[in-house]
Amino acid sequence: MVIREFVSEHNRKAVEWLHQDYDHLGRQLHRRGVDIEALTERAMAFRVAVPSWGVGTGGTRFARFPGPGEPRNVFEKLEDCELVNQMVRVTPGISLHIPWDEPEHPAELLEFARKRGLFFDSMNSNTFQDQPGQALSYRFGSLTHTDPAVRAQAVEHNVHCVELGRKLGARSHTVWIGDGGNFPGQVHFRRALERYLESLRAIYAALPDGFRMFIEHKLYEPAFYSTVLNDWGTSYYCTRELGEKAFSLVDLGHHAPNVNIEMIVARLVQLGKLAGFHFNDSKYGDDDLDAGSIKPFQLFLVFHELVDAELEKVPGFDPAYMLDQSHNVTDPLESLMTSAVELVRAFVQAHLVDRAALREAQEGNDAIAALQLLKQAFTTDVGPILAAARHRAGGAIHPVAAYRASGYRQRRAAERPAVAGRGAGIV
Ligand code: RM4
Ligand code: MN
Ligand code: MN
Repeated sequence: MVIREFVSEHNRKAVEWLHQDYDHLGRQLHRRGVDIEALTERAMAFRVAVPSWGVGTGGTRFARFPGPGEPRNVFEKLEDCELVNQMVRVTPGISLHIPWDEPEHPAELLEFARKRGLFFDSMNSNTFQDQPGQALSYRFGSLTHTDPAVRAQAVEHNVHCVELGRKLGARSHTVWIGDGGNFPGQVHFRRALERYLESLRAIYAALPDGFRMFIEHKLYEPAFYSTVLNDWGTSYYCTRELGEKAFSLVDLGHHAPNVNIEMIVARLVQLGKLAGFHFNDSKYGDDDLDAGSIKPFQLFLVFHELVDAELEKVPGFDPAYMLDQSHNVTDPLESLMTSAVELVRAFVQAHLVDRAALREAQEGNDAIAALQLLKQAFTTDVGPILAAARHRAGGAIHPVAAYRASGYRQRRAAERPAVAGRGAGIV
């Protein structure tokens, strides 16, 4: 049975209760002056891109424990992405990582995606690993390497990604580098940043019209003492220096524990430089856990800032959302579905904030009232809205249950025998 029919059959058993819950919530929200139908429309309009590398099992530097039926190439990755989108209906955009996903024939890949209702969102370069046959090593850095020949090689790779992205209809290019130092004194901080900017300028010059460039800061890892693009301030400085096509990307996992990320979001919005997000969650560092699994209130507060900017129509506000997680012990497709749902949840909850009342509380310095207004939105169970939105869009009322019942993984396991020799690492 094709997935679409299977999903609608699976939904049949749940739809009666969904209607009851939806009507009940609708009445509750009505008392608060909120129109549930308008919220459901917002939920249906939400979009978050899926990274091609997210459909494979991740790993740590200690080990990787591959699951059954893992995709073995970019086409199989797209098949899995299609499945996720069929269930949750908010993830038609795919981010590619090059050279992991390098297509032999870009036009063929584009056609394959189009047929499945998918499109390419952002391109991602990789100069944090060495590839077989690569002339010069990135062991001591790429875009900031002390050797100009290594920098030139890394720039060329990024320009290639941009060029490929143009052919694939992508809209942006994301640069994350592993450059930094493991020991004090290893890297001259100011010179390394100068070299970084010089390399970025060369990549920036290759951007076609309408293409945006995103740079992604990270406080540590793989370098353990210092990274070149370590925080949002440095990132903002660089995107300002580069020009209007450059924006600063926020990966939720790339900050020290307890950093007020929602405030960073507000700052970048205000300064007109927010590229968008890599969503994930973390307990200690860049744990790449599923979005909303550890700090759902933080996720809500981030969306509170985003929705606020959207409703106020802040000029130029056009953030790109993507999941960036490492699924080490779960079925990646279940993690992606669950995470996408968590984002829509936070997005819808953020719409529930009574902004006029919040403003009044802020102007009147009423801290308790302000917090209560946020908490009221955050503690509202918007599950029926999310389920109704998926259902109306042809998705699953219960995505993970439907996926498990569909036997998709078992079928893929039979079709895709494991490839030997894929060791530790993120993919
Ligand atoms: C990095 C960073 C990048 C991602 C790689 C795989 O930590 O988050 O966005 O491309 O991992
Ligand atoms: Mn990321
Ligand atoms: Mn990361």
